[in-house]
Amino acid sequence: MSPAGRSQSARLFARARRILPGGVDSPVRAFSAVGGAPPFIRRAHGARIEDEDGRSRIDFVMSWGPLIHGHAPPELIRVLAETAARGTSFGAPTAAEVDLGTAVRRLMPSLERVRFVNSGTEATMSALRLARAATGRNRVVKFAGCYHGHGDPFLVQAGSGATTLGVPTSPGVSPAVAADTLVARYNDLGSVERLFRRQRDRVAALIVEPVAGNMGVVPPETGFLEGLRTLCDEHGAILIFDEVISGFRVSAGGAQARFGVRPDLTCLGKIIGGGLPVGAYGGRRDLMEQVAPAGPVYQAGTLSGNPLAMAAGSWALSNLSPPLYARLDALGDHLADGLADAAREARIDLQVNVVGSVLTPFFTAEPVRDYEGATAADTAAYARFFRGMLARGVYPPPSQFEGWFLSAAHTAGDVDETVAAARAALRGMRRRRPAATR
Ligand code: KE4
Repeated sequence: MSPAGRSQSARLFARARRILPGGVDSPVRAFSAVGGAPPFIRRAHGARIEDEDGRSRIDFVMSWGPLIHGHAPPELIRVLAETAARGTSFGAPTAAEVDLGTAVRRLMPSLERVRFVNSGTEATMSALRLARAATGRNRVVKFAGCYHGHGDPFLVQAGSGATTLGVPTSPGVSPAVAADTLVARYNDLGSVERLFRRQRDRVAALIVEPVAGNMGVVPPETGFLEGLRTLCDEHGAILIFDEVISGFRVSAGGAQARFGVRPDLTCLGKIIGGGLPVGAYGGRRDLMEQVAPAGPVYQAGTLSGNPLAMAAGSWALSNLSPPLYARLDALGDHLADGLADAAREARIDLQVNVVGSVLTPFFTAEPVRDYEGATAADTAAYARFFRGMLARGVYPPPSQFEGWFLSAAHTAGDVDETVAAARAALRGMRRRRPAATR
């Protein structure tokens, strides 16, 4: 604690707000949905994150998903040091891009060709541009509560920080752009069918998070993804899976492998960069061969495919294995069950949605299967729970509408410690009707 009695994080946050809008470089980090000043992070290792005041906590943000192997794995740090010593960026082709692209196709065969970019936002923006060029159509169908980065076409009823901050449709998105974005309801094929019927042949693409993560975690119901595939085929629209979260998370082949539905294009990010800035889009060869310089659809990037990010991504993918997913899935179930049990004991309404090693506890009595259900959750209760966990050595996502991520570095002991903290935090909250289910 500094002499003035304020924490280092509080002092840094005050300084940060004098140069960075809201004191952060991405909105959800500002804790506006949960209150208080965000801890400024000094270092992290394994499953733990340490702030500038020396507080160490079990981390379930994990950089919002990329760190499936945990913070700073020693082997990855060694690979990065060796790579950096040979140069950090060339703006020229390297073998590392070919190696990572080949690894991606091996894990996700639907990506017959792949292009690396620097973020998930770039990936989805580029995939939509390609779909519009390939079909000669302009309209895109997305789902309320899904988030596909901050590209204009997607900031319409968007999830993640847009919903967290209460601005799901952002100012600055021109009405002309928003007019080409049509919004359906997740897990509701009828809502998609009605849009397609009304739009006839004007829909270029439908983009979906095959496992929604940005309204909190909402799994696809049986037949939903298959139904989207059929509807896109019937109407000549490109099916885009935004697997920025689910890719290499819900299985080594992502949601498309876990649920057995092949998209035309896939967007990737997070894990594919091993914690460094990487995004990618890829898919059918006949589509991707239309991307410059193979074809006319322009897309470019100074740092696309840079050696450090490629090395980190290759290391991350090469260390994925069936035993790792078995352990991660078991940890996910262990934590989900523990949170649900703790809420039942405290007689607080809680629904826990979990897919593999990503989950969300929703403070509501009703099952959460879409954006309406997610936004009906008690966000004030989540904020109280969040503060209780933060005070007890656990660092969950500072928003009801995000996923809790586990990693190879989390142990059953970490989960037990987290459930114990949850039990105490929930006990301290107002008593509610019993109905914790998952
Ligand atoms: P980035 O541009 O942030 O790399 O990726 C955008 C994106 C695209 N698609 C999906 C499904 C995503 O979840 C994201 C980004 N996810 C958020 C967290 N849910 C990033 C965190 C943040 O914005 O600070």
